[in-house]
Amino acid sequence: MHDMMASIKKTDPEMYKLIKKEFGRQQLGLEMIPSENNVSKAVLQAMGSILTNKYSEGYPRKRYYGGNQFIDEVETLAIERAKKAFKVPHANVQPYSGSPANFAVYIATCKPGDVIMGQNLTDGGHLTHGWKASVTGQLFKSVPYHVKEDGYLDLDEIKQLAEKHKPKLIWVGATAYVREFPFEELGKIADNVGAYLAADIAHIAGLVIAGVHKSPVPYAHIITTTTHKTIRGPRGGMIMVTQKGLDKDPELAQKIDRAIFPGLQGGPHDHTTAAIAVALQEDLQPEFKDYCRQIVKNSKALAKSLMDDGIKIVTDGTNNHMILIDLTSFGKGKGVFVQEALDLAGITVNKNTIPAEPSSPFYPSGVRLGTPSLTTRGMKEKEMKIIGKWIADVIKEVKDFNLPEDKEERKAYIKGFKKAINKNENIGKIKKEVIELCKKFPLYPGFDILK
Ligand code: DSN
Repeated sequence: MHDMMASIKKTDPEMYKLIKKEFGRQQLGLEMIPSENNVSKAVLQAMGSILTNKYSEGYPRKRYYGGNQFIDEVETLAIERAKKAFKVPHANVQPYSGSPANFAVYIATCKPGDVIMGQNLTDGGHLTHGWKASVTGQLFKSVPYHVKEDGYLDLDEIKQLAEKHKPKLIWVGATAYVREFPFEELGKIADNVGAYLAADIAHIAGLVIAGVHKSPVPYAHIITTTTHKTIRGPRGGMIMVTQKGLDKDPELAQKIDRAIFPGLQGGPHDHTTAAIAVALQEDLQPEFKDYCRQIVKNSKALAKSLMDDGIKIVTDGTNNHMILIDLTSFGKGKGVFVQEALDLAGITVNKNTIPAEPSSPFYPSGVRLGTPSLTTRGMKEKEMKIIGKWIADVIKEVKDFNLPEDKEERKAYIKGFKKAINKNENIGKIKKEVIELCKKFPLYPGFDILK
């Protein structure tokens, strides 16, 4: 790694400078986007390895090109570790990321025009679960389901919609849901109408491996995940087929494999496959259980700190790595102001819609944040209490900025807002405190990748 950065520094100083700047941002800021994390040195090294030089269309021992004897072993190792981590009979580790993994599930189980169901995007669902702007909402007849006003999934509605529309495929999983997924109940609903149940556990996959979140394996036919969130691996994806899936369709594993290659993708990214295997090996260690338990403890401590300071949290708490702040007590569409102000303070979050969103996905009324990255850095409840107070203070600093009703006026208003907060002394003071805290929790202790 040291040599690799030394080479970039010499041959491409322009790129070296940019990587250095991003490293500084990551090192001196609090990364609180719940889908982000910091990989280990071992994962970084596997990703930066010579495995990127190889083409290997196909699957182990069934490749189109020669020279794949070691790549076969790399991919087999990743598959075996995935099967062991999730306790499933089949795993495909080739999806380039979560979206192609999900698309492969449609290819394997549906025909264009078939009815599918998924959690509505503005209720915390994912684009690829049938949102209208995604090809999955255009090629298939998407019937979205919702969360209730209290933020919990509306199981009665899901049951009614499934009985009425008889979907071929039902998704369970989300990008903004702070409670345990009712996999068992969704499994029954899918079984009653003969649908496939696909659990997209991208956010919680690490928690599932660690036993900190219930596993969907007994209830779902197919499981998809990204590998870069709580799994703490490289950017990539995986698809697993459960025994329940094989019982429903003994060909399901082959259908999934064929959907990925040759259906959707060409050669797998072997350096990524190796890094996934390295991450899964880390996830199978006892320390990973402690890490995941701490993620949830931190998330609960952070939620408490925010609520103690009068900040409203969707469902009044959390059971996982994520918190959804509801800003509507200050007005609607305030997420953008809070995201920008926190960014200035060195705290990275994302604006997000909330249940019964009164504004829009572009100008939502909430903020989503999480603890996987901070927990990787070694922060605990004590730090969460302090960070919760900083976030609450920043929210209060910007609470009086109001999104103009007139859409034309919004851009100019936000520009003026950014200018104004740049001069805000309280936010400037918090930024300094954030930097001091971050210095105590280095991203890669004793390993300065930029030296
Ligand atoms: N972009 C991911 C997230 O942040 O949750 C989902 O694809």
